[in-house]
Amino acid sequence: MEKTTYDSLHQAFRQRVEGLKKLPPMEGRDKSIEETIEEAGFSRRDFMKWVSAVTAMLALPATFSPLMAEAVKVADRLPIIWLHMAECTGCTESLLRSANPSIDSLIFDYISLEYQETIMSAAGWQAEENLEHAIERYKGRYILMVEGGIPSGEMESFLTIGGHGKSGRAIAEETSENAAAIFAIGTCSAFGGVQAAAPNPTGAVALSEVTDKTVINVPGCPPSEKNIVGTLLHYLLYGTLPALDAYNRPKWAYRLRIHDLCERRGHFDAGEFVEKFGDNAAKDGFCLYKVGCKGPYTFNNCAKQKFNQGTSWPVQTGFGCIGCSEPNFWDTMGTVNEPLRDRLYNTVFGGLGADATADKIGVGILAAVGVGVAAHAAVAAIKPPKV
Ligand code: FSX
Ligand code: SF4
Ligand code: F3S
Repeated sequence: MEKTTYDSLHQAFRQRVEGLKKLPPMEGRDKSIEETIEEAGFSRRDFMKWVSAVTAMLALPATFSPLMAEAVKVADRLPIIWLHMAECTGCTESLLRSANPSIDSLIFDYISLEYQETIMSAAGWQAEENLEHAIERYKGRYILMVEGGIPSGEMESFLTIGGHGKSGRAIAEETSENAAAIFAIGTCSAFGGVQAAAPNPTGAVALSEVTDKTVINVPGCPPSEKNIVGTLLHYLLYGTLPALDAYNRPKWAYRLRIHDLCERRGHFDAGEFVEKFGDNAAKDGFCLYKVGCKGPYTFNNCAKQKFNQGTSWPVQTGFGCIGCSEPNFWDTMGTVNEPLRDRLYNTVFGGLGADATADKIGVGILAAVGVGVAAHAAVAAIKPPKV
């Protein structure tokens, strides 16, 4: 991006932050984000380090870090409603249940979370009332985050919530109507997820099927805390929806495949594979393709951002990616421990330069284990399959 483009972006962000500063903070909020973070044992330096990492993750230059820090401080000006539909609550767990609170989870303590069933103290009638009040009070201003698939059609009543017996679908429809922005958090909400897997006994559908409004999908089962918080901070700064891929996933997080960023990629290119779990190749950290890794077909930034405060991610632990951020992965990614033999494969970078050589070797190996070659739907537009 050219300098002048960054300058005007910086100006636009500045205006947005100043605008947010004029809004009142969440009621009852008596601590600043710095105080919240300090009380949890983090220094100002830790906070600034975290801010720099988030700025880089959103593909902004380091000069934007001070402005990002200011934006985080006014994060309590944006009211958020978080709904649970049919799911395992893993998305919320991903964010909030690390052994020690991370700065990401503290941000969620700090922001104006008007309604979140897992962490709010209200229950029963009072909880229902809180949701109605939040919708009314922040009409057209709140951010809606939804976790879980949504039982629909004849099976809609399989998800019935609260004393008034409303279906999850009715609540999701109503709440979507007056939202300023809508985020489907997790693969269940983005694509239906595990409950929509064949034979989909509850008729579960994605959030995007219950509203006409644009839904930003943040898939993963669960998504990392980085992708959840990053989505929020992106909206906070830009005030607009992010650039999206073919499945409405933000490109800043889902542009590249797991395979493009994987630390075992060198072994894939060199033809060094784990043949079965526990063999010497596994001990040496070789590529997990032959024991079922779906990294070549899965778009997400796990290899870079990792989970649990950057500690690890599936492939680092020695188990292949199961494709959890792809639509219908339960049904379309085959057997967990076996490679897909019917899937096409190409590189996001179009196989140019050194990558082309590496790909030819990799592709040859895939062919040797009986795998076809083509492009993933989301990258098909970039370059046609090479082999
Ligand atoms: Fe679970 Fe969320 Fe998977 Fe779904 O994550 S981790 S089943 S994506 O909706 O709670
Ligand atoms: Fe990494 Fe899996 Fe690709 Fe191997 S197949 S390089 S383990 S993403
Ligand atoms: Fe999911 Fe694969 Fe990442 S299984 S968590 S997309 S490594």
